[in-house]
Amino acid sequence: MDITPIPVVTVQTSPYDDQRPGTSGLRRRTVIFESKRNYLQNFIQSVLSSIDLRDRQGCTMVVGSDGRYFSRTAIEVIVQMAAANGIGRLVIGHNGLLSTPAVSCIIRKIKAIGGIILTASHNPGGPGGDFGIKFNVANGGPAPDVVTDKIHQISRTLEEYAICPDLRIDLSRLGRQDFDLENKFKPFRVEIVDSVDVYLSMLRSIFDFSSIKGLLTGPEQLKIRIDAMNGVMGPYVRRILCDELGAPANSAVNCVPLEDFGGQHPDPNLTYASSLVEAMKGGEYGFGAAFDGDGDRYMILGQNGFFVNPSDSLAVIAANVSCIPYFKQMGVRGFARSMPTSTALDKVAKAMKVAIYETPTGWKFFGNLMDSGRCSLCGEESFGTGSDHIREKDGLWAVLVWLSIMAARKQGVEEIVRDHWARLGRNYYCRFDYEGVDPRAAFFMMRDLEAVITDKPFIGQQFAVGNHVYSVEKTENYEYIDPVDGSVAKNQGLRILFTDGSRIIFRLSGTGSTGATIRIYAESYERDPEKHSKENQAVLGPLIAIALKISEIHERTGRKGPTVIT
Ligand code: VG1
Ligand code: CO
Repeated sequence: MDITPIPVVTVQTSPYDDQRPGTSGLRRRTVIFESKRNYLQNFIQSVLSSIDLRDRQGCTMVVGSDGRYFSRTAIEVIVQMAAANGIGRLVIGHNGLLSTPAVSCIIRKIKAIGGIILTASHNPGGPGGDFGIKFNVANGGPAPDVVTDKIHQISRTLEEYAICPDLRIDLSRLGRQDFDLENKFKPFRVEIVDSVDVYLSMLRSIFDFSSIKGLLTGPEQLKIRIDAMNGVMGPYVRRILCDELGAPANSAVNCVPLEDFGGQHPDPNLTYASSLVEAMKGGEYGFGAAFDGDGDRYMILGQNGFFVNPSDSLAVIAANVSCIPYFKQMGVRGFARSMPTSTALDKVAKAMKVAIYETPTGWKFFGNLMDSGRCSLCGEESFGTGSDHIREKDGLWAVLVWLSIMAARKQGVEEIVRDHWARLGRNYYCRFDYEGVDPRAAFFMMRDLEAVITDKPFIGQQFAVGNHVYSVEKTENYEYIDPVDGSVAKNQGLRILFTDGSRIIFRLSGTGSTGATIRIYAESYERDPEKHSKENQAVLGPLIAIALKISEIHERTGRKGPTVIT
C-alpha cells in the first residue's frame, strides 16, 4: 500500500444535454470524447451518481473494453473517479480487455453492483471512428430504461465531479493493487484479472467440451474458420477454440485486438465480414463464424458460404436445446425475441409448447423476463443470441451451441437449417439500413408514415405486386408493457402486419453516432418445402417495394438505396 494517502479532488464542470444512453450505452464519435471538455468525466460521474451512495460504498464494479482507441485513457479516468466516488473495488480485464459477455459473466459471478464496458460494439474505432460506454447493472445486463433515464437526468444538471488525479494503475500487471485515499472511504482496491478465465469456466459448465473437441479433432475432423475481426474476441477464440477445444491455430484469424480494428467495421455480417465469406466459398471449411468488436454478436456460415440468418439461428438453437447439457439440466422455461426478429422462433415455441415473449429492440428488455424465470433463450435479428446463463447476448456461446448441435446431429450447417425449414417452414427475412440520414428528414418521415398506416382506411388495404396481393391486417406503433414490473416502452417501431403473416417494420436506430439510421425489416413466411431455395430478394422484393412506396424514404432522404442490406 502507498504510504502517502492519495488526494481526492472535486472539479467544476458544465453539463451536456446529449448524454442519454441509446439502445445500449452512450455512443459518439471518438473525437467528441477526446475534445469536448469533461465529456467522458461528466458521463462517468452521472453513471456513478445514479448508484445510491450507500450501495456504492465499498461495493465492487467490473470494467473492461473491446480494446478500441481511447479505452486505456477512459479506464484510467474511470479508476480515478470510481475511487473518489466511494467504489471499494474494481475488477478490470488484463490490459483492459473484456468482452461484453465476459463482463456480464463476471458481474454475476462475483456479485458486483454493475460494470462499465468501453465499446461502441460493431461501430468502427480509432481517432476517426466511434467510442462508447455501456453500463450494466447487478444482474449483469444492460441498464434498464429507469436507470438510463436517471443517468440522463443527472448529466443534464451536473456541476462537478470527484476524481483522484494522482492515482495510477498498471493494466498489464495481473493481481491486486491497493490504494489509501485521503478521504473517509475505505482503502480502494483494483484487481486485474485474466480476460478469459472466469468466462471459460462458465462455458465448461454449460457445454460438453469433450464432444465439441471430438468434432474438431476426431478422424472426421470438422475444419473451421473463425474471424475475430481484430476485436476483443481474439484472446477468447485462441484460448477456448484452439487451446481448449483443439481447433488448429490457423483456424483463427484476425485475433490480435487492434485499436482501430485494422480500419475495418468489426461487424459480423455478409458485407463487413466479406473476407470470411470468401474463405468459406472455397469449400475447404465446414463451419465459419465472425464476431463484433465486443463479442456479443456473431455470424454463422456453413460450407461454401451458406449464410445462417440470425433469426433462423435463434430458431434452430431453440429447436435443438436438447443438445446442450445446460438446458437438459435446467429445462427451458420460455423463449423471447425482439419485435423485428423473424417469427421463426414462434413456430418452434408452438411446436414445443413453450411460452414466447416479444420485446422491443435492445437486450435490456430481456433482463426482467430472465430474472423472473420466464425466459431461458432469447435473441435479436441483429446477430445476437443468448440465454439466461448471463444477461447479454453471447457470440462465442452461440458458436459453441452450433458446434454442439453439429456434434450431436452429425450434420453440417446447411443440412441442419434446411431440415428445420422443411419441418417448420422458412421465414424469408431481410433488413435495409439507411445510415447517416438527416435526423429531421428521418423524424418527419416516421411521423408522417405513422399517420398514414394508422389511418383507418389503411387497414384492409390491398397491395398488388406482380401476381401477389398483400392485404393489411394490422398496423401500429409498437408499445411494450413489461410483464414483470409494468414499465411501458412506447414508440418502439412502426409495423404493418399482412394477412399472410408477412411483416414490414420501420425503426429508428438507437446506436448510431452521426445523423439518424432508418431500419426497414421485411419478413415473409413460406410453408412449402418446394419453395425454400429462392433468393431472399426475389421473395421479399414486393414487400420492400411496398415499404419504399408508402414511406417515400428515397424521396425524403435523398437516397437511392440502403447503406447496408443484411
Ligand atoms: C442495434 C440492434 C439491436 C442491438 C443493439 C446493440 O440497435 O438493432 O438489436 O441490441 O444494436 O447491439 P439499434 O437501436 O441500432 O437498432 V451491440 O452488439 O451494438 O451492443
Ligand atoms: Co456488440
